[in-house]
Amino acid sequence: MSATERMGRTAGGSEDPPLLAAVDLRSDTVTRPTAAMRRAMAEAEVGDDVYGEDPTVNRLQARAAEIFGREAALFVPSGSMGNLLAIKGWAPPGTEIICEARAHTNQYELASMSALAGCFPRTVLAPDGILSWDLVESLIRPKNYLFSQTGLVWLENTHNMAGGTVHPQASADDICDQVHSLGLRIHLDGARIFNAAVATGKSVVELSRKFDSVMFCLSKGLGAPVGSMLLGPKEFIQKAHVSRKMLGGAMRQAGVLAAAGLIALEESPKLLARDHENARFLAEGLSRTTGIAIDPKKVVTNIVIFDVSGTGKAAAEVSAALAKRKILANPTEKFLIRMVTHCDVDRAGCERALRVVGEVVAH
Ligand code: TLP
Repeated sequence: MSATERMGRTAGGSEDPPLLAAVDLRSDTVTRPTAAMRRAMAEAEVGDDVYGEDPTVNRLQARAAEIFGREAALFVPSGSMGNLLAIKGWAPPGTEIICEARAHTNQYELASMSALAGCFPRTVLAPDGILSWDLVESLIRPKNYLFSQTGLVWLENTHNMAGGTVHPQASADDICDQVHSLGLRIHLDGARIFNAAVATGKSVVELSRKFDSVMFCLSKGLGAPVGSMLLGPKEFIQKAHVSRKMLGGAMRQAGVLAAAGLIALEESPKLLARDHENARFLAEGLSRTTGIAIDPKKVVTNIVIFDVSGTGKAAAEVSAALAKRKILANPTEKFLIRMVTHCDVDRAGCERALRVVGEVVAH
């Protein structure tokens, strides 16, 4: 079954002929488990993970900790929960989380940091989503009894809503050092850290070493059906373990999911370069399309965000017209549309997407 046919199994309705499968560029979360993952899931050795007795979950946690050079790791149902556990682990209620304005934790986690951890976002808009120490420092409150205090500093790499941008490592390291010199902690939302690793040629250890904790997702570009990992010192992970249970995120025979996660972790990173090439191909094609603005040089991973204001149509309108033609891509702002490449989209799918975008904006 081809990648495009696989997409057709779940993609939304449309007016096009029924045999033409959709090209689903809404997110890399839409990937389906490979045959090897499904086999591993069927054969997984399992136990009750609440008793710590699921051997496959234990193996995944040990392997993730080893790959990232960390003391401990915790398998969590989602990236959002991993991020929330990090906030609960580091930042006392009443403190602030310093992050870029478009960070996932600020915009797409239903204010869980406030609703469930008692924290408050303190944000700044940074060019391409890339924070600098100057920007972070300007948000750190003086120590007194008027201001809520900084509970945690936060970086997202790659930065999703800035278009999959990669944080320059020297700057990330500098921010970590400065944060630590003030006695503060810093968390890395590395949902797509393997994409950053492929784009930079650096290991995930190099990219994340100076952060106090890291979250990364198995269920995005790595293609696992469910799950993310939280990594950090033993004591922090023990605390996260308790919070995960409190939030209802403890799972029982989760080895069925961890088995797919192990394959994602070992096998998928080497496939991401192809997604990056497809994203650049899309970006270049889009940059040649009348009415669309994007700088293809800025597309270095698997996320393509382009501006449709020059077409005279809003993003929602363009997105709806594309969906009717079985090209699925979500608006992210009034005039911005996001396309995300992944293992279930091939070059032919990207070519078709470009063709349809051209036709839709020409009308
Ligand atoms: N991102 C999703 C949507 O929620 C927007 C997507 O389609 O890209 N951190 C980052 C940087 C993310 O992009 C996401 C998901 C998460 C955390 C949360 O992961 P999940 O969806 O597993 O809770």
